Amino acid sequence: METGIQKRIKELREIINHHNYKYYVEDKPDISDFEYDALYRELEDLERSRPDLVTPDSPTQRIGGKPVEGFEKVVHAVQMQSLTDVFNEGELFAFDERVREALGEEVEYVVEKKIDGLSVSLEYENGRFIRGSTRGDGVVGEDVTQNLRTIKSIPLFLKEDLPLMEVRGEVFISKKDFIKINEEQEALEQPLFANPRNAAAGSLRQLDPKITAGRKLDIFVFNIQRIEGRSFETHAQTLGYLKSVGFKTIPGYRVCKNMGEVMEEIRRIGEERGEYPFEIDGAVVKVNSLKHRDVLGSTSKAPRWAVAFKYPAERKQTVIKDIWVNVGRTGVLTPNAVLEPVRLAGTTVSKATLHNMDYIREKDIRIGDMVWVQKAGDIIPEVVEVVSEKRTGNEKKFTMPETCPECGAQVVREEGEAAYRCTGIECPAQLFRSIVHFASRDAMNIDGLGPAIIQGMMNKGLLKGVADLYYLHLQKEELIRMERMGRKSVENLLSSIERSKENNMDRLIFGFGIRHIGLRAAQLLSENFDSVEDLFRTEVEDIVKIPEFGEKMAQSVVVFFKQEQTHDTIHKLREAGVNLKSKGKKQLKDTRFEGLTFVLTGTLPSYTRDEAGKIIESLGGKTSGSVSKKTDYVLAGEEAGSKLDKAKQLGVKIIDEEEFKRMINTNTFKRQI
Ligand code: 0OX
Repeated sequence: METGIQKRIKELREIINHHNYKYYVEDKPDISDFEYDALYRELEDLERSRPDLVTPDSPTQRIGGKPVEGFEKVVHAVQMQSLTDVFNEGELFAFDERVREALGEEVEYVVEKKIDGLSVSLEYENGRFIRGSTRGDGVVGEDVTQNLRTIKSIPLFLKEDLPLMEVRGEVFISKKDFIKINEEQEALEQPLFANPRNAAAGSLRQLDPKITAGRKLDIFVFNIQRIEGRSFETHAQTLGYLKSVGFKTIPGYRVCKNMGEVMEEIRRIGEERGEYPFEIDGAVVKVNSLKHRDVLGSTSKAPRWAVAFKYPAERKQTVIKDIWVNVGRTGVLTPNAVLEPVRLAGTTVSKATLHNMDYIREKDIRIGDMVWVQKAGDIIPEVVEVVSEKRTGNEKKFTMPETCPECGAQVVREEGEAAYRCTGIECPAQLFRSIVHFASRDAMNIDGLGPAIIQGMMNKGLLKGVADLYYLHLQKEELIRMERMGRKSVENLLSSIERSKENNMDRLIFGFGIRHIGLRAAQLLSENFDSVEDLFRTEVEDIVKIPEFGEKMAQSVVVFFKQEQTHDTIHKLREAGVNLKSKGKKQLKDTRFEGLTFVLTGTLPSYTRDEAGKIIESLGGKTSGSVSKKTDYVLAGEEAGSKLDKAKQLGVKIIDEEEFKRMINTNTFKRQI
């Protein structure tokens, strides 16, 4: 017997599934977000009260379950074939010839967009989604069911209770969400995805489904791999059916009666592709009749009844009016060409990346040049080539600025690196990232100061540099008025900021985010310098004395601490009472006697021979019992005997205790730091 709760849970799941479908598949919601949230919350509450009734296919379970150790292998019941590529009209017509010859009659084709994503298989039993897997090598893929469940456009139940159906689709990320994901990756200092396809693949192959859930993946389903309980005659019919049972299918396929229509459609897609919200990497031409497909069959990898038409990257000529430098969130300076606007792959392009200085030099790109512009991966336009025949001689060479165009700090380029970087701690272009890093756990460890709050404060103009964090208490009321902040959370935040003032110097140094200075290097600096301010006067030679410190790291530290912005920031930190001093300062191991051998002889006025030996060893030197050519010093006391004679004979330097004391105490030996 179904209880009231069971009935309501079932009802809510059906209602929510319906609204998910309206929103994520049809893109036509018929209730407000507010109403949807209320239903969702009601279901969550009921499920919380009855955990025994929670099933994996409840809409509440789309947020991603527990992380997995690895993905199970799935052997595909029907091979997930790849497509043969064709690159021009000639190759496409040859395909058509082969098809018609094999069939001995005219054929109908379907042309659809080729989505640039990641192919997956979805299996349904009795209308329920039971398993999903990646294509892998086409024969064996990986079980990514948990991750696929988080994609709201994948129906967990079909609108028809078929005993069995397996479909194939392409998981993808919209162009807009791709940009967003890369912004997030950048803020988290994670590598950027080169294109939406990689972003989709990287997101789907996450071991933690919660990460996948946060990535806004979507899917288009385009093929029935196997089905029981239904049969079809054409591909177009299967697409109609897939749509009718709840799948999102690729919008706007066209059934073509002949190659003329096929080419027309391919051209149309080519022209419109820039306007699609998702990335495509071609058009697919498929024989429409399923009977024809059976006759044509497949090679070992690809069907003989379909090809992928790949578009050449569209390129246009235009003039570089100027070159301006953009400072990225990581401080890297990227030169960009300001172009005479030109229509390219669906958008008007008025700027293009020039990547870096090496690229400009290699291609000899100058201001005023006529150039070819192309969209790389169809997103970011780039200048690919100079049209040298059109040079007039009036073009101007470009050089990178020596100071940051955003903040005026010194720009550095490290040996062997293409990138030029800004070194300003208060550089507005890097500010968000600088503060996120400064507050992070290994740095100043400011609890409650996450990226969203930082962004909010920056939007209100409360933060212009990391030091401003320590003046936020003066803006308490303003903070309380911020979204998602209350008096209590502001108070908590201010007290964790206050607490962070006591941190040791290594956290502060690490928090500055100096290039190449990680946790360990920050600790070493803190062990070898008394205060952050001592670093203002430090030179590379001083720092490279620290074992583990290389030239590059030392350079980076020195340049950073010479910047006016660094001085300003540290001044503000000091004024606010932030600790700038090193607590447990360990002296650098003093190795002034390294490589030197001493022989002790006779009686010294104030040390025993043993004591003097220990001092020598503690400074990295060695002691020996007998004098030879290899002896560097003989330390001789009263009544020195044969060893002293030998030293004289060999011309070894002889010193007395006075001299020895000078050697261990004098400043000539002392490190400069
Ligand atoms: C796509 C896409 C990929 C599948 C097996 C034989 C034909 N990325 O959009 N593949 C296919 O079909 C292949 N169609 C597509 N639309």
